[in-house]
Amino acid sequence: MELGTRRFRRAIDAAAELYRLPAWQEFTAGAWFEGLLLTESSGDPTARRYERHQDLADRRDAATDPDQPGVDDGRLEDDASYGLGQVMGYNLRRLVGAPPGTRLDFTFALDPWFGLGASCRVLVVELAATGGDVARGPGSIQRRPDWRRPRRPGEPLSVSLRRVRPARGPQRDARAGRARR
Ligand SMILES: [Ca+2]
Ligand SMILES: [Ca+2]
Repeated sequence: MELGTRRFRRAIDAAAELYRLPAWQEFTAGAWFEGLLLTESSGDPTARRYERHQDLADRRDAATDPDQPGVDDGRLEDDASYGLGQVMGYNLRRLVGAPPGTRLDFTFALDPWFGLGASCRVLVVELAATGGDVARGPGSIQRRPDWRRPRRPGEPLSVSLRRVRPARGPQRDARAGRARR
């Protein structure tokens, strides 16, 4: 069976390199990033998920929520996640620099390039908060405890991660010799 992310693989690797995501365990940055995207969207760039439990009138961020509480407002919903990496609407609003409470049509986040970039921007912030510890960073990895320990030889992958390239591959070597911007 072909993974849903397969046609984006080169773009995924490029995004991981561009945003300097770290390698983790036996996974290259591109490999675990692809696994994360598979978990989030199955590789469907138009994936969208409404988070009803966050779209509430009495939530802390309710004052900056421009849509109707308790109602799925479709592409205008800020309490829905969008795209390959399922970035939340209120995070997308911040990423594009729109002031809190701005009503946006989030269709732009269903573009695969945009989705990859937005996912990386969120990951970079999450990883900075954990000192680069991937296991304690992205929520979708935290929700999958089987990702948080080294995999035993021959153990099946619960997420259909691709076979990883050797740890001493060009991606890691290139990064090691380069100063951080
Ligand atoms: Ca709503
Ligand atoms: Ca909302």
